Amino acid sequence: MRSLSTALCICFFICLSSAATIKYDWHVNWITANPDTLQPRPVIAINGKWPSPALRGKVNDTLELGQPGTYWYHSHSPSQYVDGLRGPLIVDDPHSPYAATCDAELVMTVSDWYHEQGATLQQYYLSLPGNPNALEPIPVSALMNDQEQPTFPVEANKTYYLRIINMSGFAQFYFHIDGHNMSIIEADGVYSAAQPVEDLYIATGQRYGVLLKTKPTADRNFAILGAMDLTGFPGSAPPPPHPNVTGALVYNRHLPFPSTPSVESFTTFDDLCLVPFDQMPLLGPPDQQIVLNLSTFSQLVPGNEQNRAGFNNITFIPQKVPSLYTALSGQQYALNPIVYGNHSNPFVLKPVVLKQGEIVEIVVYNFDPNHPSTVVRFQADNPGVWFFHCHMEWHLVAGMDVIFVEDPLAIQKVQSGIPTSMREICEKQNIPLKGNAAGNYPDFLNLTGEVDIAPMECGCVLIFLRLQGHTYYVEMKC
Ligand SMILES: *[C@@H]1O[C@H](CO)[C@@H](O)[C@H](O)[C@H]1NC(C)=O
Ligand SMILES: *[C@@H]1O[C@H](CO)[C@@H](O)[C@H](O)[C@H]1NC(C)=O
Ligand SMILES: *[C@@H]1O[C@H](CO)[C@@H](O)[C@H](O)[C@H]1NC(C)=O
Ligand SMILES: *[C@@H]1O[C@H](CO)[C@@H](O)[C@H](O)[C@H]1NC(C)=O
Ligand SMILES: *[C@@H]1O[C@H](CO)[C@@H](O)[C@H](O)[C@H]1NC(C)=O
Ligand SMILES: *[C@@H]1O[C@H](CO)[C@@H](O)[C@H](O)[C@H]1NC(C)=O
Ligand SMILES: *[C@@H]1O[C@H](CO)[C@@H](O)[C@H](O)[C@H]1NC(C)=O
Ligand SMILES: *[C@@H]1O[C@H](CO)[C@@H](O)[C@H](O)[C@H]1NC(C)=O
Ligand SMILES: *[C@@H]1O[C@H](CO)[C@@H](O)[C@H](O)[C@H]1NC(C)=O
Ligand SMILES: [Cu+2]
Repeated sequence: MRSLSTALCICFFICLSSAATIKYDWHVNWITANPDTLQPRPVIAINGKWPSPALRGKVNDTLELGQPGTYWYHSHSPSQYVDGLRGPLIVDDPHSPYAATCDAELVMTVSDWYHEQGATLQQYYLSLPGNPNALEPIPVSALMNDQEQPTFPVEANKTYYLRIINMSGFAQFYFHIDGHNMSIIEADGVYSAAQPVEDLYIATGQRYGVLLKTKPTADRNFAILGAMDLTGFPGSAPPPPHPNVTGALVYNRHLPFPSTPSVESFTTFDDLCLVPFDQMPLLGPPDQQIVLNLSTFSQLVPGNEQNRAGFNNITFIPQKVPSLYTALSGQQYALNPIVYGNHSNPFVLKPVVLKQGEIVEIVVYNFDPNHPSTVVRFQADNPGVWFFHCHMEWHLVAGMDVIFVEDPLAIQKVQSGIPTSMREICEKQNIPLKGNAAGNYPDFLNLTGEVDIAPMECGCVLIFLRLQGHTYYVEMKC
């Protein structure tokens, strides 16, 4: 088993404006759990407990978060969330446009569960000799709220706000509640016009907030089904033995647990057709277009042959100096993409002018015949170093990632130092706190020593949590 530092400090801190620094001191270590009742295995626990706690705050309260909504926190350093280091992050919003409509709230997660540890699975996936077709590891079980058969007590005649979070490492899920329709009002932290749906399709990492109206009578309980979408799995591999999980909407705890429904076909809604509640219009023509062509290839280093993935033929490899520290210490050099290292696949976004960030358009080509590309536009008004990645954990660790360095000079202005807790974590692991990707300082243009071969053992990555308006980062040791 990998060693894990025993006292891990997770800091959310805010890069912009006057908001306060809130610190969680979590004791993170391994315990044994058996959520699918098939095999006990080590999981990463917080303060001795697993499943991990939900973090919760109000807008401008406790966590001082700027954006209400449903999120989750998780470690990608590396594959640790597959080992259980993951949990809901809820930002309550007293001014929600739907506040008056909801009587109560329930948090539901769906996830896939492996019996092997994340590090083992990652090594298997990346190893070119052992896995020449780069087949993703197949999970064993589906879980809901990190357990089997979770129960959700409800009362008749009420409207519940369900926060549904997909914390899978790999599997996409269908989500269905017997005898009830839902109404989507939030997707990934953004309110939408209410959209009635029968079932949901939730991609990994995705969140939905839906309204659920309960029945007028409490004379039976109803099943909640989370069913993995098996079409996403590599065809030649055997399917997961337990791809479905059933929970219960319990109107009356004296009545039996409902039986698992068999849903002939799921009726889902294309989330591209959701209408944002604020009716925000399409952003105008882009000032900058970034084309990202999906690539898969092999690292042919003798003794370290790896399946790699990336964009524009570059695989992401963590560098000696975390990119944020390069941006913080680089002065004017921070504007030059080469200082972050070729394998950070960096894109430096232009500085914010008069609080109007430039419009950036990202075009991702994945060359899938059914869905060959996707286009996203955003306004670059949130200085920070943003890790843009495929959220399938196995693709992420193979390098399907780029970074957007947004207005680094603004980051330098608002963030004068590295917090002590992060400094200590880096010092313990000999991670330099300044310099270019290769750790060279002050000569930022000398990239001698940048990391251009992906190591097989785990590397350490700074993880950035993206919430609109703020920069948070969570650092983990592996
Ligand atoms: C949070 O703080 C901002 C800035 O002070 C303010 O504009 C906003 O209304 C506050 N939000 C809530 C929900 O109190
Ligand atoms: C969760 O996301 C993963 C990764 O994309 C996906 O494979 C899985 O089917 C999703 N699960 C649900 C319930 O949507
Ligand atoms: C759910 O919506 C569908 C389509 O509008 C409708 O046919 C069905 O009766 C609804 N089911 C419930 C339980 O309201
Ligand atoms: C729910 O509301 C209906 C209509 O108002 C009413 O007839 C029924 O008794 C209510 N059920 C409960 C359990 O309160
Ligand atoms: C999982 O649920 C779906 C939808 O009800 C069903 O088609 C499928 O057969 C189930 N799989 C297993 C292994 O029970
Ligand atoms: C991406 O692929 C498209 C379509 O094949 C091609 O026209 C374009 O030049 C490629 N762009 C890059 C950056 O590789
Ligand atoms: C991608 O990189 C590989 C190995 O360096 C090279 O053989 C191949 O020609 C490159 N492909 C493109 C499209 O640049
Ligand atoms: C980084 O890119 C530059 C310019 O393309 C190239 O000269 C250099 O060899 C690359 N370095 C590594 C380590 O790949
Ligand atoms: C570049 O950096 C390397 C490693 O720190 C060092 O050995 C080398 O002397 C530097 N080259 C120049 C031209 O300064
Ligand atoms: Cu992917």
